[in-house]
Amino acid sequence: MAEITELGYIGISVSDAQAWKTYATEVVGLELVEEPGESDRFYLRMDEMHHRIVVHTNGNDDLEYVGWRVTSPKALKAMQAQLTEAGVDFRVASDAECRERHVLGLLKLTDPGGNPTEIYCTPRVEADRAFHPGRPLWGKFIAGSQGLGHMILRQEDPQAAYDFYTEVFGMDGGIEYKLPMPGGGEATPWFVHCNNRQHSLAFGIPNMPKRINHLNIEYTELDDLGKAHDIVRHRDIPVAIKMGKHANDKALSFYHATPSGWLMELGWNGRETPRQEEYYVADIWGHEMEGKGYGMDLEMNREG
Ligand code: MBD
Ligand code: FE
Repeated sequence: MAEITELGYIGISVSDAQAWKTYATEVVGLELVEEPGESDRFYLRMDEMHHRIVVHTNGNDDLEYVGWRVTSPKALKAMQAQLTEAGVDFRVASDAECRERHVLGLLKLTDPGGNPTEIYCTPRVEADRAFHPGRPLWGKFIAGSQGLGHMILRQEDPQAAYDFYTEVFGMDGGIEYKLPMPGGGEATPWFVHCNNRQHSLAFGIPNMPKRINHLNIEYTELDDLGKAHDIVRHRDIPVAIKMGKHANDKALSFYHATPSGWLMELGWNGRETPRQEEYYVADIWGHEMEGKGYGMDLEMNREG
């Protein structure tokens, strides 16, 4: 069976391109790449890949598409067979569409939640261009074969999503928390992985107005996370979840609003994917709710 190997790229649409350029470089430290003749988009870089995030301007401030990598053209062909077998509609992308994504092979489909989804092989690697962060960093981003980070995506039917991502994409995971919600009720988020990053995708939180709730990106150095936190605070960027340590991936992280209104979770020190699934009823410490209304109204701290 062919398996997805990483969350390789995402496309987002934004209404305020300048705010996003400033935010991505000066707050997060991503590298801005602008290609001649492509005035409707710019790229954000994290490692040696040509890009990890495509930012489409004049859009509606949501996720546009998600790109999942497979190892090779051989694996992409096997993936086509798996999609057909599972009865999932997909389309083999044209040469022009492959060129647009800077990959050599591409399938287009939607996941069970209706999220535009792409499976690709053989991305363009800018081996001769060192990654150059948008602001000084002590370290770099955790990317490479762990992919760009993780996301929470909207799914109406988490069980259907789990079956899709595990049985068709070859990922693994499960429900990893039972958390009280402030208005009563319980959230049971699901987490799935495809490499050493403890999760590349999560879903199963209620009330998501957008396709994306948050994107997580990790730094290799604690000081880069601390500096990002300082910059967020000094610029009065709304924080939804305070600094804290997750029980599942053990990462230190905090969540703040991007210029599009959905959240960015910046993190450090996530652990490698454990072999067996387990669930938690609270995070280790911190992660108290601060700003409400960002779709992360979850009690992750047992002290309240
Ligand atoms: C995460 O990255 C996360 O976003 C949540 C809600 C719980 C555990 C890890
Ligand atoms: Fe997260």
